[in-house]
Amino acid sequence: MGTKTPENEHRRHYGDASNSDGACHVGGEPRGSHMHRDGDGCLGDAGGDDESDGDGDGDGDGDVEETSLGPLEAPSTTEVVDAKKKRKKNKKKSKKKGTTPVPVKQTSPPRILLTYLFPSGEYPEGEMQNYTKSQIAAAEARYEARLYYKDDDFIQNYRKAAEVHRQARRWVQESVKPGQTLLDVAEGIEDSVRALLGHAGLQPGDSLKAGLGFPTGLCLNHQMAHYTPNPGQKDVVIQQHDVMKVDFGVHINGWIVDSAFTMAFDHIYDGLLAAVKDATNTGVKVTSFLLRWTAGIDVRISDVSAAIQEAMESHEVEIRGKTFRVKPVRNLSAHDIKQYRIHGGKSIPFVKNSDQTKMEEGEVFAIETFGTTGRGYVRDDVGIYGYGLNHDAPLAVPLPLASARRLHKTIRENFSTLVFCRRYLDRLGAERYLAGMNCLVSNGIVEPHLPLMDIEGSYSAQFEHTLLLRETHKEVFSRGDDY
Ligand SMILES: [Co+2]
Repeated sequence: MGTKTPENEHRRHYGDASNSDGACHVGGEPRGSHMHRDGDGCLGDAGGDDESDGDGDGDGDGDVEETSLGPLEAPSTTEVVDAKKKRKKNKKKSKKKGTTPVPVKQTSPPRILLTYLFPSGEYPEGEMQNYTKSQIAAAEARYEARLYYKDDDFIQNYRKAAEVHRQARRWVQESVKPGQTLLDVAEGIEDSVRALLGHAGLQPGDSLKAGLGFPTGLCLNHQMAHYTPNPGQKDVVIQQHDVMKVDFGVHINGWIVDSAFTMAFDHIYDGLLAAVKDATNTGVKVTSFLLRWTAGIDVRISDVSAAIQEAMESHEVEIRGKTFRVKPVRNLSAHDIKQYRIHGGKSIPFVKNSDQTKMEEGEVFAIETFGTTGRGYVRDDVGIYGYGLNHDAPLAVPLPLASARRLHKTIRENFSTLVFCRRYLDRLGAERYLAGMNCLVSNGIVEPHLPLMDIEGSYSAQFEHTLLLRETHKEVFSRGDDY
């Protein structure tokens, strides 16, 4: 399932980069400002305080002048020690007859080797700036919140959902032909998924255990994303010259395999399909994170986007005698996935950007790309794709309409925050819910999702895989021998 890139995406990420790390602002701090704070210009604990001023004897007699040297003549260790010993004998009884050179003070101009000044080999520590408690807590919480991914059940369930996806899509690839309706295809996919998972989803809570991740998307030609047949609509019949994007999701316990492919019945689109498949596979290949114990390359979202754009734009395709350079869609993005949440909050555009956000171990990503012969910019089409409970909306909201309260309960029990469509509500027996739905939307509880399209007459394609960034490798769950 595609995600529309927020308009202020880039600005938002710049904001994150400069605001979230309060204690790491050394680069932006005026030089020496921490010294003003310290009052004495010392750097940390060792070396700045009076006990360790480099003199060693604490007598403050300024004996350093006696050891003043020419630039190239450092005293031998024994000379320094001998000189010190003599003076010590005169003042008080010598403490100890060691062979370790006693540190001396630096001269002006500085000429004494640092190894004399710091015979132990320990140098003054740099300024220590503690991470804030909230930074440590946030990093630990993020990591611990993702530890589920090391659980064998989590991996096995993800693999199972992916196998359901592969088997359902094989049926589409083998059986769908021009002349069939989009409704036939959508229901065929959805019936397959529910049957293979063993969850018909007709009892409250059943479809939360396992089921469809979002409404099956079937987009033709210039339609880019988020089209699904709605009840009572005129049938759309697939034509021989159509190019169709098939995007559906399978979830177990709310963890969604989000994967999509494009099919055509005419070879004229082969080049377009190959270009987008290449762009997606390039994105999958470069998606990574910095291994904690190696000096690997730290992958940022901007790196993945740049690689995707380069791959996509390297393809020139010919369709009906006209040549096109395949354009990545500028306002759609790949995304991370969280439990019961198809768009986890990280977006990966298909065009260059400066987003320094990193990918992290244990994160699930849906790496998808869309390529088009049109403008490369989608806008809302008429109609509705689906609805989803707003993640931030409170659970108990005073609603004026009884139908809205009923519908709210139905949604919570059957979909939670998964996106659903009108067909999914209808099969649960929900009736006359449109006024209630409008009420939920206007109260900010439910978010509507609209179909997205490029200019008419253009052609577009999509490929998408779901992967997990594991400790030492990534697992592309949805990979098959088809794509
Ligand atoms: Co997606």
